[in-house]
Amino acid sequence: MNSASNHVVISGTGIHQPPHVISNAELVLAFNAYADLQNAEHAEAIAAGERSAIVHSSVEFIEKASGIKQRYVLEKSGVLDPTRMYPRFTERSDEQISLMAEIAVDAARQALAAAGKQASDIDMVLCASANMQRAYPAMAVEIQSALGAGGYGFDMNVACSSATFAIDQAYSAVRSGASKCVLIVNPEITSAHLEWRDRDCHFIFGDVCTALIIERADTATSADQWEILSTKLATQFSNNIRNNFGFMNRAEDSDPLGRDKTFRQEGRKVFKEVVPIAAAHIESHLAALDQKPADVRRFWLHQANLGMNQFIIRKLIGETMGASGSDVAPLILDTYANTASAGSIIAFHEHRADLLAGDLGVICSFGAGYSVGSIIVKKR
Ligand code: CO8
Repeated sequence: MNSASNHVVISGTGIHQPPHVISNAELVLAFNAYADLQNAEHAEAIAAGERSAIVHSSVEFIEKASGIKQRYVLEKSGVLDPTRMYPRFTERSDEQISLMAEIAVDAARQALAAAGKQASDIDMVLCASANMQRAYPAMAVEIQSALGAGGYGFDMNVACSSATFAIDQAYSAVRSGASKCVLIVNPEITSAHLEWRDRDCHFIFGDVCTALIIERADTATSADQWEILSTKLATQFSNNIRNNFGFMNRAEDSDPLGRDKTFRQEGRKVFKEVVPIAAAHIESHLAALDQKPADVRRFWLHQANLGMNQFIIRKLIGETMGASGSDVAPLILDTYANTASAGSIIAFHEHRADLLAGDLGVICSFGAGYSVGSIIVKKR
């Protein structure tokens, strides 16, 4: 029966943690070896002032500027090879499951088990990520098939805000009665579209996949349920985080390996512009529910930069947050790095067990677009 007022809960989460860790020390060693090789190869041009030498990276800078100490990746030998500097994946045949679908299925199975659901209970699959492995068929349809889920699936890309925007879609579908039980997966293979040869950004990202089950409260049996009270999304166009890779590259005769075909950003501008947008967004979202930031027991914030989260928390509740995060705003960035859309969901997955019935929480993402999404939840 359709009803415009079904109560909606998040009833399970899951995470695929890739097998390899790259510490800052390993990363910097590889980058500096790459810089030395490049500088030796272009020594004449550098001496003639025709080319700038590549400057070494440093562990101290990375930790101070970002709070990141390590990252997980699906493949590390290619990333750390100074003559390559990107992961080495074996191409799979069309008959094999794709890598993105494989990690999504792993995270999804964990979320299903946590929610006490079968794949056949799912009637909508959203694959929401900052980049898709291919143009089509949709990743979500492959994941639906690999799991044996019903209904339909589609892909969504809102960069770092893909997960919260997908929660909004799932919430609307379940609330309206259009769907009963939605699986959201956020497979982020950022290592394949990060520019590991750029000192300004080579340390920022890591790989992961998160999964969420969102269903009607009256069908949920999980012991751990989070009612979605409200969702709020916003976007504002900016070129400050951009990647021009795409199907037009060939027709434009542009260089498929050009610098603009991987992640690039104006990090300082992003920092300055996105922090106030995110803080104001959360504050106005809570106000619409007659709530104040101080009423919130936990913020599961997007995990891009320690300083950004410190600013947001100071703006919202006046609290000075330490380098390891805080009880009100836990940090996972130090171990996972920025995992694009999955960051706030990893924080939610790992840091919610201690909350009590009635506690209020906010999941919030912010990033490229610009985009910001907030989800207000209450522990049942
Ligand atoms: N080692 C040593 N020194 C360095 C390094 C390094 N690795 N990198 C830069 N420096 C130097 C610079 O050259 C500069 O030197 P100088 O002052 O002499 O010019 C100095 O350090 C300071 O540089 P910055 O001003 O760039 O440093 P910041 O303090 O601003 O820190 C950050 C850089 C960490 C990038 C910071 O600006 C930041 O985090 N900004 C926010 C970024 C952010 O949140 N971006 C979100 C992007 S994610 C997203 O939306 C999803 C996109 C899709 C995913 C893509 C996956 C690949």
